[in-house]
Amino acid sequence: MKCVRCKKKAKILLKRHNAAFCNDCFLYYYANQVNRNIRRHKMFDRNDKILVVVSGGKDSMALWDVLAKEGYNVVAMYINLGIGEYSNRSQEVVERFAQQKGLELIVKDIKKEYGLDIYVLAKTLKRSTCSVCGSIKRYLFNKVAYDGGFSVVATGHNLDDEAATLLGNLLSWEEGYLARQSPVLEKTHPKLVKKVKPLYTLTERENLYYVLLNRIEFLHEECPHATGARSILYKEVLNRLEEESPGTKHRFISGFLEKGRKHFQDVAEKLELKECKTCGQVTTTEECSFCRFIKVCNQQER
Ligand code: Q46
Ligand code: ZN
Repeated sequence: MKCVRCKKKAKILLKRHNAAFCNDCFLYYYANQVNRNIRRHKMFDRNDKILVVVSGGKDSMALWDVLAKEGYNVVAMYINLGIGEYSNRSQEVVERFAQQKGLELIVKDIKKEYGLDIYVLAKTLKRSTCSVCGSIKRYLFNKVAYDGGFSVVATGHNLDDEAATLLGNLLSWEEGYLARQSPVLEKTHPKLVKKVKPLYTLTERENLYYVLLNRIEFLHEECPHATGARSILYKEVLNRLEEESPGTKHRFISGFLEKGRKHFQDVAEKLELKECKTCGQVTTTEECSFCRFIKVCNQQER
């Protein structure tokens, strides 16, 4: 097996591209893919101030590293969600990386800073831990970016994540989510910051190669609440399809973006956006869920 680019011995086979690469050429291919996604979807350029959301996992660590190396103006943000030792270990990983590479990192701790506890909230509001956690993360992504003057928020969602989310949303015909599934969510309100996913065409396996080849430390364990999540089953099903027919995940996502997504746009446009009466952030209700969460936790403490 020879590298398609330099003809030396190949180390990595990418079946869906029908291509094999040596280590150096794989890194060249990887950075190329990221830059191509950024340009193709006009995500940002070198004048933008980019907030990269990092969790300590391989995908977000790869994104942080590749954007910094490619010369983009990035600052990373880590949110400590109070998920026991998992949160503490992941915080250590991102802090070590920032220090080693001399990169800027913002750390937000929801317990220390806002008195929030996702377990208390999930129990009191009878919601799943992941749904509470997701609301908190989305709020802070936007708030920290808006307050800090960032023009864009970048997350490490990969091709496997995007294909699994799309499958889940299609199976239950979640029109609102389908309307919003895209590598770029443009600013639709002066207080909303643009959101982008530069790794949406790269697989989990490709991100893993990237961090291993660059010797980037990452947290191998998943969040304890990820186990048993529906998305894992969808990923397994998609992996099986990909094995039989390489390129399935990519065709699924790109086909949806080209041909499917436009049919759901009127659902997205109907959403009325307001400003939260307490914090001023954008919401669809009188008071945003984050402010309501703070009240719930304060009451529980009394
Ligand atoms: S939503 Fe759920 Fe994740 Fe939050 S509680 Fe863990 S698994 S971190 S992407
Ligand atoms: Zn609010």
